[in-house]
Amino acid sequence: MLILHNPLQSRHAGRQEMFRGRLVDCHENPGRFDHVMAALERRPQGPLATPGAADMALVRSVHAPEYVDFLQNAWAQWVALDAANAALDILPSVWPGHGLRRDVRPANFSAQVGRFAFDSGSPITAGTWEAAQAGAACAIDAARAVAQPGGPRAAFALTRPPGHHAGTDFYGGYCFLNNSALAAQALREAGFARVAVLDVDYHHGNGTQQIFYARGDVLTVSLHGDPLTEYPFYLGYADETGEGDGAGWNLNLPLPAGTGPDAWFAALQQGLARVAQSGAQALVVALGVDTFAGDPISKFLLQSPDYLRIGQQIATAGLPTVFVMEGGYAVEDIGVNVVNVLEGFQRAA
Ligand code: OKS
Ligand code: ZN
Repeated sequence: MLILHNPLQSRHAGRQEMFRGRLVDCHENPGRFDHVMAALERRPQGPLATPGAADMALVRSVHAPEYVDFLQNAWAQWVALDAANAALDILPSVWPGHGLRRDVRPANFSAQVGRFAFDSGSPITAGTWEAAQAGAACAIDAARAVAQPGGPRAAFALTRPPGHHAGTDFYGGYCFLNNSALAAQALREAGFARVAVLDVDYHHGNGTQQIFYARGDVLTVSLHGDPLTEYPFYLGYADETGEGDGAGWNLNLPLPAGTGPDAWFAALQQGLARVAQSGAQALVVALGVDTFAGDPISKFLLQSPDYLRIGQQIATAGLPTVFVMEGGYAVEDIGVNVVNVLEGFQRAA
């Protein structure tokens, strides 16, 4: 399979995130990417390429232009407030929730950050925009490659920052541009009438769900830790099934913390059955490997060999497939687990 990797990923390097009243080192760091690259060097899965420029018209069709402008300009505005800010990351401190107006556009910079951020764990740094934009380009180019006549059956967008928590006009959960949603939209525009996004990350893909919630042309399926106890808490429940044209086109499969391979693979089968039933002609896999037993922030119990089986099961869908990197934080194992998925897929494809 073709592998698009993000040459600018290390420019997004958050220093700290808010956790239980203190600032702690960011889990989502450039080393994650390096571990996957190293594992791919040991066990190559196909040619490596870097992306072209991101198609900003496509980005602005998935995300609100006002939000894209905010991301693009945030760092310059931050440093203009005070040159000393260059040594600090942007984190929000006030949000328009709980009886406050969402329809106003305060000039104050902190107020603007709060309009677009939904958590205090996703720092914006000097290079966040460049990294996110190049990451989006990886996902778009991966989708366009598999859509091309004579193109590869599958491609992998190896990128960070991840994307599945980012929605039309919000960021959080370490995500800024929704790479998986951009891949799905690129596949739609390349001519696949129906596309499915299967999100196997430990966390619910709330951004992807929100982007496609009222659309009947993109099926969204997510297997994840039950939001009653797991991030992002306020979305990802089984009763969220889509609305309007998208009614019936969202499937959430929440699983309790402590879920092991048997129950997890049963849910995967259920998700794949829904994909088959949907008539989707192409598949995007939001590939988080934070389902690993050793992951520091998650509570499922998959082991490294299970990831070969994930790839093999996904291959049975028989669809052109774009894998997009999402979460996974046990850095020593993340590379092995990602490459296991790709190898399992290719052996079965
Ligand atoms: C609170 C913990 C935030 C968890 C974010 C989860 C990111 C992830 N500071 N999403 O798939 O892996
Ligand atoms: Zn995750």
